[in-house]
This record gives sequence, C-alpha cells and structure tokens, in this order.
Amino acid sequence: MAQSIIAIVGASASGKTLFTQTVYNELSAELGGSSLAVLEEDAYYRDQSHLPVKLREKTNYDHPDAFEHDLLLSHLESLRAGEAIDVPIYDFTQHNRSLNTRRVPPAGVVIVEGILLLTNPALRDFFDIKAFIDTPLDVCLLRRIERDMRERGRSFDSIAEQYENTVRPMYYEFIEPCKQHADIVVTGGGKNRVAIDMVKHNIRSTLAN
Ligand code: UZR
Ligand code: MG
Repeated sequence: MAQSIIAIVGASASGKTLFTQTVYNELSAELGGSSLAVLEEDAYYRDQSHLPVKLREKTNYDHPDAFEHDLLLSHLESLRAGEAIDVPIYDFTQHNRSLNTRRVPPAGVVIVEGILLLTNPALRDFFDIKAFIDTPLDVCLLRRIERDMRERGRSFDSIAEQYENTVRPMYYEFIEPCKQHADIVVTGGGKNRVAIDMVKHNIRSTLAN
C-alpha cells in the first residue's frame, strides 16, 4: 500500500527525471526494490493510433489535454490501495503509445514526475508532497536540444519550432502558474544535493512508520 505519493514537476528538460532517478537509485540500493516506485507523466500521453504520423506532429504536447490524467489518477488510486498497475509505454519517435505496457507492483512510496501534473485538481489533491523544479528556461532549452536530438530522434529545426510554438508559451500559461501549488521549490534541477537528501530523508521516515 502506498503511504505517500510525491509529485516532481517543472518545465520540460528542467531536471525532473534526473532528480527522481537520483532519489530512486540511491534509495532502492539502500532499502530494496519494492519500497519505491517511479511513474512518468510522459507515459500517459494519449494514444494517437487513429491519427497519421504527420498529424501527430501537430498535437500540442505541452497542453494538459494531451495527457490521459484520468488513467494516471486511477493508477495512483490502485497503488494507494496496494494493487499493481500496467503503465503504458510511450514511443516519442512515433508520437504514440506503444503496444506494450510495464507492470508496476505496489510500493510504500510512489514518485510521479511530469510537466503538467499539478494542472489537474484531482491529481493535485492526491499528492502528499509537491515539488517544483525551478530551472531557468534557457538552461532547459539547451538541455532539451541536446536530449531530443540524442534520445528522441528530433532535428534541431523541429525542436526550435516546437519550442516557439508550444513549449515556451505553454510553460508560461500552464507550468509556471503551478508553482503556487508546490510545497517546495527546488533550484539547480537534478543536481540539488540538499533537496535530494531532504526528499530521501522524508521517504525513509515515511517507510519507517
Ligand atoms: P519531458 N513531446 C514530444 O515532443 N512529442 C511527443 O509525442 C510527446 C511529447 C514533448 C512535449 C513536452 N512537447 O515538452 C515534452 N513538445 O515532451 C515533455 N513539443 O517531456 O518533461 O520529459 O521533457
Ligand atoms: Mg523527463
């Protein structure tokens, strides 16, 4: 049964995944595998099999409607109740859900990371701790160019176009205003050792109770 569900939010390429993976790797080495689980909001991008690839490229992926937040919420309810879930696997090169899923067994603490988790009031209420990774957008953009060319099969031109059309405007419209809902604001992205240790400490004490 999940005793605590932690949300890590912030701009695209702000360091959410690094922050989360650092906490996860360090703690699972210490506590054993089944105490902690990680979910990514990215996995809950809607299925777009009905759309041709050219049209999928036009979807606004930085808008809350791009995500199936209802499915994520029902998965979190299952984990809270101690039930395993089957998480979709998203394929960024196809802009679509793949046919496979990933089984996540119940865990004592669940960390969820993603850009727009706090725009959904029901999800927001569900989280025990909300952290906003507050990295300047120019730093995010540099990281995003490097990452998306290397890992997500993108060209520089397509990254630049997406950035101007959706990533930047949607950041100001939806992501940045979520900071007001956060319990803690983390500077320095995934490399903030003090914040990482504070979250680890909180998880250890939750699991000890
Ligand atoms: P993170 N995204 C894509 O580029 N293609 C998709 O099919 C689905 C998502 C991008 C999305 C968002 N935006 O900024 C980013 N665009 O993935 C979120 N444009 O992922 O938080 O890991 O950076
Ligand atoms: Mg990420």
